[in-house]
Amino acid sequence: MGLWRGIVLLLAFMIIGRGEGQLVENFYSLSCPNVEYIVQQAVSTKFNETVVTIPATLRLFFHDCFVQGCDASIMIASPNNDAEKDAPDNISLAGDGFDTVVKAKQAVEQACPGKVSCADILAIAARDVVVLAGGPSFNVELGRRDGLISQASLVTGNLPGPTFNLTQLNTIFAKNNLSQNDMIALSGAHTIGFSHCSRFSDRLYSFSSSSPVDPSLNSTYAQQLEAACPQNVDPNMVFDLDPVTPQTFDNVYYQNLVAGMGLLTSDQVLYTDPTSQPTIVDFANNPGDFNGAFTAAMRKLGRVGVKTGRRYFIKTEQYKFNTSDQFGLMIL
Ligand code: HEM
Ligand SMILES: *[C@@H]1O[C@H](CO)[C@@H](O)[C@H](O)[C@H]1NC(C)=O
Ligand SMILES: *[C@@H]1O[C@H](CO)[C@@H](O)[C@H](O)[C@H]1NC(C)=O
Ligand SMILES: *[C@@H]1O[C@H](CO)[C@@H](O)[C@H](O)[C@H]1NC(C)=O
Ligand SMILES: *[C@@H]1O[C@H](CO)[C@@H](O)[C@H](O)[C@H]1NC(C)=O
Ligand SMILES: *[C@@H]1O[C@H](CO)[C@@H](O)[C@H](O)[C@H]1NC(C)=O
Ligand SMILES: CC(=O)N[C@H]1CO[C@H](CO)[C@@H](O)[C@@H]1O
Repeated sequence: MGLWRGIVLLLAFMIIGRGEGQLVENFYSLSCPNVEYIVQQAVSTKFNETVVTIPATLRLFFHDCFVQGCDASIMIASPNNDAEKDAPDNISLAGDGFDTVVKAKQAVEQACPGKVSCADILAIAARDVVVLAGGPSFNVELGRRDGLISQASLVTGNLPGPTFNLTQLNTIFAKNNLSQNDMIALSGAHTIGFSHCSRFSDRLYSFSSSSPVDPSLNSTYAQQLEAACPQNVDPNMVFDLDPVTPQTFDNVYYQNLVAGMGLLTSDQVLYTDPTSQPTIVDFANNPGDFNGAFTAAMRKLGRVGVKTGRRYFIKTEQYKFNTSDQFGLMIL
């Protein structure tokens, strides 16, 4: 039985013909052929409950990939609250993103127990939420193994900050094998979701000694922001990253930047810096250029730091699934 199984797996490996370290689109074609449909249904069900699913899941994927690679280490809960998800930099990663992955994982486990990594489920879900919001679809490469390490301390310095300038953004994306063009396209994710006032209030009240308001802000927009985010506002208050079409995945984010309506410093700098301005103008005017660059960059983001290996090396049995937890998070 064991030998027969080994031969089947060896054959499967040869048929698929993928080398160690490579992600492939058809990774689960034999072990869980319906995985993408199952995840899509779970994500869609969750989206029908709350639209927050969309930005929450997309951001979760980004934060997972930038800290130790796309390995679902962000999903791991620690009894001591010192896992990746507990780092101050996780800034409000919305619980609905975690819940989306947990629900999808549960549905996949029903159909194909122990076959599919959480890292792959998160990658599929991130594509699905973009499509649900009206964005472009793309094929997701699969075959990631889940990480076994998740530490809050490993987050420090690995995520971009909202006050980053172009050089700083390029540096941190380059560390993840992503170009300036990829970085600009991925920033287009800020066409959905929101930010807490604290992440940009320096632009309204304490920009510089000569000008409390950031001069790159559209003045009408600055007034709207001041009204929504007065000084000492409730720390839970938020503002849409794309106030024009906040729930649609489109290129309006770039049109906003041209109009001085980027919410974060790291958004607006993409237009104010002459090095990146031409790309912003292009994406603002040509949705096809943005869609092409975004889907290519998402596939590249999905390769960051991945741990791969033959399918029977996926060590899902090393995780316990804690469904009584608030988010049903995995624990080691
Ligand atoms: C370029 C550097 C980036 C910086 C500095 C940045 C920073 C931020 C900040 C500060 C927030 C607001 C968080 C809050 O207050 O709750 C945010 C939200 C968000 N970010 Fe980014 N981000 C960047 C790139 C990305 C990328 C590459 C993606 C995904 C591909 C992404 C997806 C999102 C989404 C979807 C939200 C909304 C979250 C929600 O509504 O729950 N961001 N980002
Ligand atoms: C979500 O809602 C839409 C519109 O009501 C419906 O067509 C779709 O089947 C629902 N999706 C799921 C997975 O229940
Ligand atoms: C970007 O920020 C870094 C760190 O604060 C600084 O050293 C650098 O001069 C800045 N670059 C530009 C172009 O403003
Ligand atoms: C400021 O934003 C408004 C739309 O809210 C736009 O009509 C106007 O052109 C913008 N101003 C500048 C200087 O871009
Ligand atoms: C970047 O690409 C190189 C060459 O393919 C690879 O060795 C390295 O691990 C990649 N880095 C990340 C963070 O994915
Ligand atoms: C599961 O989560 C609950 C709630 O957070 C916690 O009380 C319980 O100890 C966890 N179970 C395991 C096996 O860690
Ligand atoms: C979802 C999540 O884990 N959020 C945590 C992010 O970090 C802050 C502070 O470090 C925690 O209070 C949150 O619970």
